[in-house]
Amino acid sequence: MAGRKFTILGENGSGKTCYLLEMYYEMGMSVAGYTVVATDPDADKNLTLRYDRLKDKSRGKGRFPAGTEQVEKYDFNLQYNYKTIHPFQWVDYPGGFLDTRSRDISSEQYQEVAKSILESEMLFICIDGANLTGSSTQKKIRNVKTRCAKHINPYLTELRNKLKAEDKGLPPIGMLVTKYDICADDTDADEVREIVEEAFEGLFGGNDTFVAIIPVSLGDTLKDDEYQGDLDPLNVHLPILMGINFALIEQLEHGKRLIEEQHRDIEEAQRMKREEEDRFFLSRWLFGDNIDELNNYIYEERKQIENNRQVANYFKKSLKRMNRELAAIDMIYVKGAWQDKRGISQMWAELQSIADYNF
Ligand SMILES: Nc1nc2c(ncn2[C@@H]2O[C@H](COP(=O)(O)OP(=O)(O)OP(=O)(O)O)[C@@H](O)[C@H]2O)c(=O)[nH]1
Ligand SMILES: [Mg+2]
Repeated sequence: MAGRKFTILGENGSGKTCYLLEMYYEMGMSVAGYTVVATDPDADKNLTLRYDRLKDKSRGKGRFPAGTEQVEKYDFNLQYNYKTIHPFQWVDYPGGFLDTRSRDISSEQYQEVAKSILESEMLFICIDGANLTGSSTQKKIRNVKTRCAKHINPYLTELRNKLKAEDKGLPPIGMLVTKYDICADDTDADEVREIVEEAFEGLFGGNDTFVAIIPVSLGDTLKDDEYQGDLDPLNVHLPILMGINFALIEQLEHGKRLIEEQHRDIEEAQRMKREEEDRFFLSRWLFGDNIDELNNYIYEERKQIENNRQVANYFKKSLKRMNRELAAIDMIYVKGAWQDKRGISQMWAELQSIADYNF
């Protein structure tokens, strides 16, 4: 199973930490039955205090978190109806770590980023909306290329090569157009698409990638009066829900394999038991213990299957509940190809078909 990590990448100041704070707040209130809670009460307190500051309009620019200086990892529990179903780690980097100018493959920083990317169930890449202002598409493409894609593409290429060696494809990728409030008037969905395709060319060439583009923002009027505007988040829950969706699908597939394996083990034990029973007729006192052991084994395995089935059915229910929310994501590439509305719903149906499996 993948490393249960979500890694968020993006240039300095592109809004990664603000996204985390807002996401944690939103998901703390529960969305579609899902809640995210930090496992460590101190981390919960830290995130909540920083969110309170972010909410404090009177501070103006001073409401925002300081630039991240070192890797910050947060252990979260994902809950469905307040029952933990999936622990995961959120990894927040200083944007400067990715800078190709300071790229030193032997450095600890580099190793750390590369490792975390490799272990991620889902990657989030932030494209700063500030790169998408004005009217020139070429200029926007250039901004995204030079400030963002150029630094991230080498990691993606390396990741792809490593995974290919293991016969695996890239994890799903969420491209977050952060601070969408800044560029919403200048850049519509079609243009965003063109810019992303140009800047992250390598991502779309292959046929192994799932990429969803999601505009996010802390609030439409946030920057009014020197950043004294309200928090009124746009789509902040969607990237994390999508990540959860993939995590659940993987868990269910794992559960299916496990239960099938357990059924095979029981069949094998029953076959052995029949053999023992035949022998038992011949010499009762010699083989009786083996039969008891096999009976116990079968009993325990059945209990475990029942347990796993219950968990799987709970996951199934939670996965189905997610569909309505995910329908709001309308910019998706599957296997490198752009999908229209029909393609998207077909894709979710296929991906989620595991939820129809009779566990
Ligand atoms: N208009 C607007 N500004 C935002 C939004 N989110 C973040 N910002 C601004 O972007 C700045 C940087 O945000 P951070 O979240 O600290 O960026 P980061 O990617 O974590 O930066 P590093 O930690 O330095 O890599 C903030 O101080 C805000 O001024 C948003 O949704 N809208
Ligand atoms: Mg940060």
